Amino acid sequence: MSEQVRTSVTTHCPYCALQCGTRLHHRARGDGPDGARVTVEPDDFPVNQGGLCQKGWTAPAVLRAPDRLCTPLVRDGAGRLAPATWSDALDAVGSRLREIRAAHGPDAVAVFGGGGLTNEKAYLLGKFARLALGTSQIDYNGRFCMSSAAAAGTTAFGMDRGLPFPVTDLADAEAILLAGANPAETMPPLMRHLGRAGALIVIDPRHTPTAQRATLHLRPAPGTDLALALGMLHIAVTEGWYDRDAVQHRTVGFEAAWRRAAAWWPERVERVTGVPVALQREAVRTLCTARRAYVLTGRGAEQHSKGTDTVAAFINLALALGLPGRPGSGYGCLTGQGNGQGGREHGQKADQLPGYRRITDPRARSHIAKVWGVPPEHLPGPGRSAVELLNALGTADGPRALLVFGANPVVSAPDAARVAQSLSRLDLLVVADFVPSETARLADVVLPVTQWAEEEGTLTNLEGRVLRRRRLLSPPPGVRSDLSVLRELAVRLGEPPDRYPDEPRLVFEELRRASEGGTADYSGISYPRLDAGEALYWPCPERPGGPAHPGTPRMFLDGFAHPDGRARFQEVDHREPAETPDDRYPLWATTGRVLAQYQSGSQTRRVPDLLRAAPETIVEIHPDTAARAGVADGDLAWVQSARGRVTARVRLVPSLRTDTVFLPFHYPDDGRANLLTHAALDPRSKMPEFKVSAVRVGPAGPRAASG
Ligand SMILES: Nc1nc2c(c(=O)[nH]1)N[C@H]1C(S)=C(S)[C@@H](COP(=O)(O)OP(=O)(O)OC[C@H]3O[C@@H](n4cnc5c(=O)[nH]c(N)nc54)[C@H](O)[C@@H]3O)O[C@H]1N2
Ligand SMILES: Nc1nc2c(c(=O)[nH]1)N[C@H]1C(S)=C(S)[C@@H](COP(=O)(O)OP(=O)(O)OC[C@H]3O[C@@H](n4cnc5c(=O)[nH]c(N)nc54)[C@H](O)[C@@H]3O)O[C@H]1N2
Ligand code: SF4
Ligand SMILES: [Mo]
Repeated sequence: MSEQVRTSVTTHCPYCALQCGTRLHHRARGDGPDGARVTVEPDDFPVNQGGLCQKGWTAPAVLRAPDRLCTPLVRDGAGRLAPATWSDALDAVGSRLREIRAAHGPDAVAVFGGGGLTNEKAYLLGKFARLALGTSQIDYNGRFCMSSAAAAGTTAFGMDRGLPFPVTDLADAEAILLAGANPAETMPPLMRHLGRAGALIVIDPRHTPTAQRATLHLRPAPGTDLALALGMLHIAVTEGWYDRDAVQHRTVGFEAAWRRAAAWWPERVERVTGVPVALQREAVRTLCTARRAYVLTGRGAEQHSKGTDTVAAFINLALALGLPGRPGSGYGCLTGQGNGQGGREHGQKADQLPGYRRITDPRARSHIAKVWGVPPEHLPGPGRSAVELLNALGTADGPRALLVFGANPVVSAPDAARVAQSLSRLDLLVVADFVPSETARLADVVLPVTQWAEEEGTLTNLEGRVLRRRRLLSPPPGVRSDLSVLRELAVRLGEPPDRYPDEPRLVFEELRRASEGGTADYSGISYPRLDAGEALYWPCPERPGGPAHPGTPRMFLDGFAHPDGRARFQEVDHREPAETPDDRYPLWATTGRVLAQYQSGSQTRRVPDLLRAAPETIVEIHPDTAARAGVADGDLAWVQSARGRVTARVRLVPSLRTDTVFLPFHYPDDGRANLLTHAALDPRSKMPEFKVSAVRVGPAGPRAASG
């Protein structure tokens, strides 16, 4: 179907933020069915050290998915998506966008991006939105992912880089506190590093494969980490185990933060979280007596309407112990999507310009305007955040057209039924994807684009290290790159073509200049340096005339990014989730991931081995809770919240809390966990509350029918 460009390349896995190093090989024609012609093997790259998870091993199957999109589709008079030529499809989109803009103004067109897009795509998408469309209405699925950690980290440290140190440092720790992450399933090769640390303390309502490998497992009720973190700070201070010297010399704001934590004595924390006092104490003692220790957070602590404050409370704990900025210690958030880090830096966020700059900052605006060759007044202001944007679609003052690049919100956004309704109110929905995702199926125009092994670019992994994605194959005929789609659309909107290079290398050169002087400064990074095998972590400023900057693998060792060099404690207190269980909906439901599926599943549900391993939505439930609900292991159950109902296969889990059920969110239709979730947002980060809703469970399978 597609042509070979090279027989082997060194590149990275297309999925998660660990970005495991891989070697791809293309075997000679005729060697097995089409799908077997590309093979992958792990590379000896530091983050994966020769390991890969099941998803990485099977990633080439998506290149040859039987229903891969290879021709543009345009909805015809009968309402069907019918094949079209590229010029017809692009002309149709261009003229509809011009009409909608003329009738309703530039903010009537919105853009939704993704944290899986390469740096080059994310950058060009932001530029396309602000210049070609002139819209402020752009945001992306990273808002669902790490925005709470980013907001808390920026306040505390003056800047946000998921891990301000390489993952290999973790192996030397004497203790690691992991709050709300399950890397044994979400980033399996990371366990190599975590497993070498002295003690691993896991905070998770479920006894996950990660918790099974922990020294200590704390099992709070979902949505109570903030109380737990306050309580841990309480114990550290009252026992005199904290680092007075670091607090005094490297931070500000301890007193105010402590006043809140002072009210969270261990017995009160036990009442709210369910974590026994002795276990709280043991966890704090283990962490405080370690010379080298890390506090890490994942989505379990972050995806809440108080996610930012929760992360702030864990950062407060880390600061009190003097961890951030101490060699061999620190705080970090485990970024999720392949380019979850780079995706949040180059301007596809509603409030942001490239270089991790604020769109409201006059200096940032004039710098970017200069790089783009326009007056600063030309740049729109901040737009709506992801959930606010989705809710506004098709309303009186909301956008009437939406372009989606790299997301599948019909499955992945909270309160998914409402999202589908919002999309149906649009005058125009355009989706660029390589498979017919659930969102693409609702589109008026679908544009088929290239995949990882067919394109060049860069991504920035969870450590802030910039990596090269390399091309093994040319794409199938009929498929174009996201960059060329953006360029073609821009031209149809009256823009000069040379403003939108479709060559990744050229986009990166412009991105370097745009990022120069910003928080995420890439100006010293180049394709030749990366191709020479240099390990480059941002910030990496250009030094004209001087020796090349080596990049910054470890941040904050000489001080934090605030003008006074000190980190900020944040004054935060516990509060309840937007919704709590009651008589009608007596259980907590929490959501997350299983090993064999990725995100909305639009890629991994097309990989036969993965679909066999994890074919359908399950609901994990304690046997006693299941008995009360009238469901048994393997039955089909319904799970109902105030927003919707999901059908799921029952999996009895004796180690689970009796008040909690868990569902993965990777499946379509009535298996969508997001039919249950609440779109309540964190006021600081606009992160939705994926991790808590109130539900009830009942039988939906044969037993229901017979009973
Ligand atoms: N297999 C697989 N791997 C992935 C992905 C995938 O879809 N599939 N996605 C990638 C992406 S984008 C991301 S963001 C990462 C996410 O990686 P993780 O953060 O590890 O993933 P989750 O499963 O969302 O959540 C982690 C844990 O939080 C727990 N949890 C739920 N509620 C709470 C709570 O209130 N408090 C605490 N402390 N814990 C809670 C859940 O039980 C779960 O075990 O994974 C990346 N890797
Ligand atoms: N209930 C619940 N919901 C959640 C979460 C949860 O824990 N619980 N987690 C949230 C998190 S952390 C995340 S990150 C989101 C992710 O959720 P989604 O945004 O749905 O993520 P994906 O499934 O990765 O969707 C990416 C889509 O873009 C396509 N794609 C991939 N690469 C490219 C590209 O380069 N160009 C183009 N044009 N398309 C591409 C893929 O085929 C896929 O259809 O889900 C969130 N939703
Ligand atoms: S851990 Fe992440 S990057 Fe590594 S193989 Fe698995 S999905 Fe790919
Ligand atoms: Mo994510």
